[in-house]
Amino acid sequence: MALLTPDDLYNVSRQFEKNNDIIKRATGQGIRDICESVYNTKLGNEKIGIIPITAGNGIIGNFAESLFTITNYLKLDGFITNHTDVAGYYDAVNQNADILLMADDYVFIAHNLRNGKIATNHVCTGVIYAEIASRCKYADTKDILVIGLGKVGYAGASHLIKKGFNVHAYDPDNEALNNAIKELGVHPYDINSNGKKFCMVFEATPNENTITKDMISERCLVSTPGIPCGLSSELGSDYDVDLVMEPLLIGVASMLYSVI
Ligand code: NAD
Ligand code: 2YG
Ligand code: MG
Repeated sequence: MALLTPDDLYNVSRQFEKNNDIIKRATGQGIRDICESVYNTKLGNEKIGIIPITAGNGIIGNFAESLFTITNYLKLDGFITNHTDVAGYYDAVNQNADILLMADDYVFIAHNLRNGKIATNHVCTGVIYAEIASRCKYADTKDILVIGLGKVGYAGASHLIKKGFNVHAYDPDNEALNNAIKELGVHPYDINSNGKKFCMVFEATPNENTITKDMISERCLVSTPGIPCGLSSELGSDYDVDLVMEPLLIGVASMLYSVI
């Protein structure tokens, strides 16, 4: 399992601003507008309790701090609890948090204590990155390529199918691919066929160089939460790709809008 590192989280607001400019250029809207339309919600002045969790591999430096920065950025009232784990949970509830954010090595959740809604980072990240790819304003087709059908990729593929896209998907794990064919109705993409090229790509793998020149058209939109990035910088610049790739804020914004 690929865990974030403190280096991934260096200056999250700056990383986000650069990406939001690309999202606006490629889709015509910024991330807040896109989240509002996906979830049909608006953020208010919710109080967000961020609870550091020591289980498993433990605290990731910059993780809680980055979540706090994100709550400020979204003009929410965030705070990091003084204690960790169960004592932190108790702090957050006692300090009247409306929404809790917390993650161990397996799941990262937002839980709205007022309305009971709960969301996971993997689903919300898949949904929002897939949505961004699907909004490419230069595309004149419903064909979209999904690379990686793990937790994030499957959620994004499912979202795209519900939106009526023709989802072509690749995963070297046959079980993951066959499940998505059977359960979602994705079309298997043959990486050896040198066939179809896509102008909308949603990538969700933990590997580099998963995107090849045979898969993409020039000036395409690649939307990927995958760390490290699946698109090489050479291919990105040769094909003048609009690349959306950011380690935390986009997925967390999606989680918060989904539980409001
Ligand atoms: P996962 O392990 O559940 O799934 C990864 C999938 O990628 C697997 O099914 C694997 O077989 C597939 N894969 C590997 N190499 C491939 C290739 N060359 N082509 C196609 N598929 C390939 O992981 P996940 O939880 O879905 O996370 C995916 C990535 O997204 C990870 O790097 C994770 O750290 C990252 N992530 C980022 C954010 C963010 O906000 N940026 C949020 C959540 C997860
Ligand atoms: O509270 C802490 O500091 C830690 N317990 C956080 C652990 C988070 C582990 N999860 C990951 O690294 C990611 N795969 C999920 C984070 C999503 C944003 N990219
Ligand atoms: Mg993100």
